[in-house]
Amino acid sequence: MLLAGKKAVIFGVANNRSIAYGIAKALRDNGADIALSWLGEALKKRVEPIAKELGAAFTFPCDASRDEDIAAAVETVKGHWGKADIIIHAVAFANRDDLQGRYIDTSRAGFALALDVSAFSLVAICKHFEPVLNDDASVLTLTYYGAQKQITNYNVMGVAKAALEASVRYLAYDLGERGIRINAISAGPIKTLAASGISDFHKILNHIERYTPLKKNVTIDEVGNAALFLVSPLASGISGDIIFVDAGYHTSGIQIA
Ligand code: NAD
Ligand code: 0WE
Repeated sequence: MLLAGKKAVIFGVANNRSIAYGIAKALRDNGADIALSWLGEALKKRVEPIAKELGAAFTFPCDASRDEDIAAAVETVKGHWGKADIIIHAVAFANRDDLQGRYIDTSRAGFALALDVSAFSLVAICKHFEPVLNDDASVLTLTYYGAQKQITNYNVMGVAKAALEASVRYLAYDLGERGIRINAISAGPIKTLAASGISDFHKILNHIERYTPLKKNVTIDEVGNAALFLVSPLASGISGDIIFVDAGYHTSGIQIA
């Protein structure tokens, strides 16, 4: 068991299609104790049965754009476990209107919201949780290729993910002073709740099936397995990095049949 007795705090399970669910399952299956956050009463009703199914130790409310919520989450974790070993950050949000049309039309408020929820929340979570993390703890966040290349309609989320990826590099130095590692998985497109709001998402999935080296889309189980590796001692030499779980898509240039 790679993670026997390790305590993992997981932000971002909405349902059993969430990437955070795939990660939670992989960590749990490898011996970790898990705790799940939820955002609002609607999602609480979805997350609690999942917590039961996965044998989670507890759930807790957290709007990651609110420092008070994050501070309260730290106290809850302290009360149950004292310390934690793993943080999974799988949280993102932008206004739906900002995920279509021209990036140039993004409003100041829409930009601030996307960057706050999707990028600054990682910084705030790391800052608040730092005192309850064990030395050799590990933090993992989720990003997307739209941080590095223009992708139609990803727009302000691409800019937020660029900030998130840069934050991973800076946080790696701050947390590294205590041996704490932080990395991101850049996942290929997966049909989750967050993706279901995106027009023409099936076109993106079809494009990937055709143009990736592996000729397929990735699953939340595949992301979960890579997450398991990254938060485990097997990855003790990896920090500040972005690991792609995208069936090889980001490596390709021009394909000609
Ligand atoms: P999801 O909808 O299942 O998960 C997104 C989660 O973010 C939800 O649980 C939601 O409650 C949470 N969230 C949103 N705003 C929040 C807030 N203010 N405070 C706390 N939680 C909040 O979708 P997912 O695809 O599993 O997304 C998880 C992560 O993976 C996101 O960071 C997303 O950008 C990233 N990602 C997704 C894909 C994809 O194609 N699905 C690909 C690469 C990366
Ligand atoms: O990060 C994401 C999606 C994040 C997301 C999704 C929504 C939909 C509903 C953030 N905010 C919202 N707000 C809503 O109201 N992904 C990586 C999935 C995704 O989204 C895309 C993609 C891919 C892939 C948008 C356009 C193009 C590709």
